[in-house]
Amino acid sequence: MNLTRITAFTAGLACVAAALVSTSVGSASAAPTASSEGILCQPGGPTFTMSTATGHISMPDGNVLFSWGFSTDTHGFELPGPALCVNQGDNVTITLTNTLDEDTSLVFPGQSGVLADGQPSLPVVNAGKVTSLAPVATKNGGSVTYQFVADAPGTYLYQSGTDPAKQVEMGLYGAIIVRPTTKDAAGIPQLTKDANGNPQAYGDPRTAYQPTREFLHILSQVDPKLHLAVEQKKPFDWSSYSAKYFLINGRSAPDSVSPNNASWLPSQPQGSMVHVTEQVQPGVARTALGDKMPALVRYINVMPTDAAFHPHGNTERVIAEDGASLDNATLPDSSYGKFLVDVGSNRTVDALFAWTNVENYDPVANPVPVQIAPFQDVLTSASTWYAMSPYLGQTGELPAGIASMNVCGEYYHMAHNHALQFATNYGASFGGQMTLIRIDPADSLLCPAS
Ligand SMILES: [Cu+2]
Repeated sequence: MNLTRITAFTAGLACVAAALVSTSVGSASAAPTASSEGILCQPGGPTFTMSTATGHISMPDGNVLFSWGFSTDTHGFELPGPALCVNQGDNVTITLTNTLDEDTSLVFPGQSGVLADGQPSLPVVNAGKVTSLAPVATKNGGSVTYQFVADAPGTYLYQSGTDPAKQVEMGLYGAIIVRPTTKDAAGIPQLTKDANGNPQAYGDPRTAYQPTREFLHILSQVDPKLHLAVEQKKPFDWSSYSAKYFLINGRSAPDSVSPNNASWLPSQPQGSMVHVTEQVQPGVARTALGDKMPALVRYINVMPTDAAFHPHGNTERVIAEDGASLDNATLPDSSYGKFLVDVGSNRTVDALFAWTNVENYDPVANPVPVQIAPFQDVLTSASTWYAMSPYLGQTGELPAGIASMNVCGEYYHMAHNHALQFATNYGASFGGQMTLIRIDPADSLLCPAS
């Protein structure tokens, strides 16, 4: 990493922090509840009833954009579509009602034997041309029921199969999560766990993760001109297409770190801040505390371009691509560590993230071997994310009135699309596909209990 890059990232952190000061996200540091962070699964599975919907989404710069999305019986219009979490072997049923004034459909890449109204879901051909990749729910009230057996665990997406360049960009996409199962002695499928009872992303215990540390990052983009044209029912010149907003789970930074179901983002309920507790090294006195397992981050990219997503603080271990495990009991382990997690267009990647205080820095026994910048030399705007102490778990001097993000001396690292034009809001740095990784010290009783 060269100095220019470090400077840019430092400036980015200050920028994000400054923006957050002016955005009411203080409750992000409140004690998390079961659903305030992490993946938000739609209740009721494996049977889902969804309608296409239109509404508006908010961008951090104040822009409000007309958008498409889905609504369910538990939530009005939302972007992205609800995360459909099912168990391996489930017979998944999705009834889609179309409220738009053009036909639409859903495709389920990676699922086999998909039925549409009981018939194989095949592309629709009219006059020799494919007009839809799947049977449609006709405009203004039509509906179609898709069914498939979720026979392989993994991270998948669903998205429009009709005019997808437009309809996916407008918001018709979401995640499908299939959790692995193993049949018990009575032949009943049970969720697969490792020897310590931890959930697994795939069939192998090497894909196990810390319970409650399961996160989703759906990467998408928006050209406001397209959305305005669709809202006004005017033609759109695709040669002028130029995305201006880049979203994680339907939000642009710094909104990305707001909690799930934030009241100020009613149409964008899914946050994306990754939250872990440090993993304490074996033999350290605090071994009994902290996360024992890594967090699981499920990436989905619905953009027309590839993404290189960069979590600061540690490499991530890629354990699956497109729902195919790279780590299983019958093949050599082909998972790999990545500093940049490559998520190709319309592909999915599963990665494990953990953070360990490898050097065991301690202010007395093992101090950081560099001079620490004094309080007055640190940007006060950055202190929202920096406890003025380089030691995890310690809070140094803070500017007057700043406490919100320093409840227990936790660390925050950025995680962002490494093509920095995707880390912008209408050209302004930093924003876009950027979020934070929160690392709590293992031994602080002040940290939230999750
Ligand atoms: Cu970076």
